[in-house]
Amino acid sequence: MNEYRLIRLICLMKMKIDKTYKITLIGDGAVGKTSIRRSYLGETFKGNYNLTLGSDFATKIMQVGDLKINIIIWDLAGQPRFKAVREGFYRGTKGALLVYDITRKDTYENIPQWIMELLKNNRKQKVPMILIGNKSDLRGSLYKTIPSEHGETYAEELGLWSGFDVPYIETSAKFGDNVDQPFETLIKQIIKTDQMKTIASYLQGNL
Ligand SMILES: Nc1nc2c(ncn2[C@@H]2O[C@H](COP(=O)(O)OP(=O)(O)OP(=O)(O)O)[C@@H](O)[C@H]2O)c(=O)[nH]1
Ligand SMILES: [Mg+2]
Repeated sequence: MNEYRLIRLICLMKMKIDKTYKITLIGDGAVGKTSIRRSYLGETFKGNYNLTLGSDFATKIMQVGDLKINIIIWDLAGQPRFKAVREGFYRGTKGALLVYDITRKDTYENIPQWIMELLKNNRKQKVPMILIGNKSDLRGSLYKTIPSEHGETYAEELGLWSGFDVPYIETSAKFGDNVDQPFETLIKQIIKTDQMKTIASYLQGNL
């Protein structure tokens, strides 16, 4: 873990934060998870592929209404060889960004496996999710791309299965298109879910 980022995380924890939520970025290797995270945090796009080794994380403070939210974004390595390492990072995840590459059909077809891995390692907790089709800048290029409707239909199915509203969002980490939207939508859903749990707990007399 990068020392600077660790110090920053400790400083953030000491700031007056209303809530801290852990979210995870998951999906096959090279779909663009790290690029999306970097783009969201205003970092420059890297055209070369530097695979994530195991996991990486970043933090961001977000103002949502009156609430100051600290989000910890866990960016997990997508390559199969990191499966065992990755499995230790799911616990406590409050929401997931499921990423596939619209130019690689296999990455779309593998999304259910990612959801299974998340459930298995997060006490079978279903959490709010966003389905992301990344590399939208490659639409209309020489690459054969997965139509948006496939993503939309699958997101609807995930919504029915999970009980959460699961939007489908197309992004281009390369050009920064739509990269804020998945994070903001996910955090709002997590806050809502958290508030509903608190109310339910109150009504059951647990508070
Ligand atoms: N054209 C285009 N290329 C992208 C985009 N996002 C990422 N890439 C490229 O795709 C490759 C993989 O990007 P990464 O962000 O490292 O992918 P990853 O999902 O984090 O991969 P792992 O860490 O191995 O799981 C890199 O060469 C990026 O430059 C995008 O929106 N458009
Ligand atoms: Mg990565």
